Amino acid sequence: MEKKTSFDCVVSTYNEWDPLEEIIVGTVEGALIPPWDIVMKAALHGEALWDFYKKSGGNPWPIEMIESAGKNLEEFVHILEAEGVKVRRPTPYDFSKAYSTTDFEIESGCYALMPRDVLLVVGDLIVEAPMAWRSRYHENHAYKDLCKEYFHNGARWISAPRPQLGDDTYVEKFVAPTEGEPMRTILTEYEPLFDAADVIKCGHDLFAAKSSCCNEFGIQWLNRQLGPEYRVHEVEIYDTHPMHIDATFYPLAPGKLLINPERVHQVPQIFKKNGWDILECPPPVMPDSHPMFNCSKWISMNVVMLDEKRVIVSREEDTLIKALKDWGFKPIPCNFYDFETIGGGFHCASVDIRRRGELQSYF
Ligand code: DAV
Repeated sequence: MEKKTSFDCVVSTYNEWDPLEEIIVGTVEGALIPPWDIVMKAALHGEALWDFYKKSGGNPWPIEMIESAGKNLEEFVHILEAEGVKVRRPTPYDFSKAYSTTDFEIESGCYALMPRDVLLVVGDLIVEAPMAWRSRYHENHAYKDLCKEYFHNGARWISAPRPQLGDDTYVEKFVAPTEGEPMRTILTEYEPLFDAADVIKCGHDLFAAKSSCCNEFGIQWLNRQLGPEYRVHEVEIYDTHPMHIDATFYPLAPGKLLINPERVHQVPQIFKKNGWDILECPPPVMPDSHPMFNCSKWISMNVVMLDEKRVIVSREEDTLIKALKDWGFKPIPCNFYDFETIGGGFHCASVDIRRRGELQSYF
């Protein structure tokens, strides 16, 4: 069989580290505070946030917060462009409309802040993820123009089965575990669910972890859909409020796996057997006083690789920056704390479309 390479198609990405050529970066334009949604109590570390979302969800974020988050995002875009990466942006979309299906209703959508959650790109295939938040059901619409264009330029483009997100999808009266209790998640196995950020790529092998937006059925669906060239491995993690794999378990380069030491208690055998270096992310330095409405401080791990060495990392995270240098990387600091306040890290805020390289095995 002929080897698959990035020269075949404008959409082509097999891992997290081949030289980056094109990327979609989200936008703060039109971003709303997510409306309260049943899954949030399983996803958000800290019950204090529930009341905030119950009260303010569906409204725009305060303008100062949007402006400072937007400044961070433009700095990120600037770095990417200065390094020769083509940056694409979503189409402005009105998330403020209420909507309903036959199974649920919700007062609004959310935002196009985090394309990583919405589109999973594997080789030349774009998969619209079956997202578990009712409030994110139509978020893919902000990326339709880009997907159509990529399709016309040769990409394959599918949507996972659209989930129903009715009562059967969620565990009734779910209560998240407290630290130390066995892990459990809010999703039943009623239908396949995952966000694209629940999956991370490493050539022929992909890794996924169950979370508040990813169930076993979702992982199975993806594994079968991708076919015999790929294997989707489930990674055991420990997190009381799991959401996505990319602040937990992140193959940064061939032979280098970054892990969140609080959440990964057992590194999968396949890495150890093949002599990968296991890099324990140092604790984040973000002060407790820094407001975080969506994710935890471990978002420090949520870097973007420009290639096997150069890595974009949150400017204040100097302990991580030093560790990355010691591990042989070349960190490029970018201010990002204000984007992290309402969204996530660099990886969340983007989705790679094209990296120059070929499909191969790293094990
Ligand atoms: O706080 O670990 C990160 C979400 C990244 N997409 C967290 C959630």
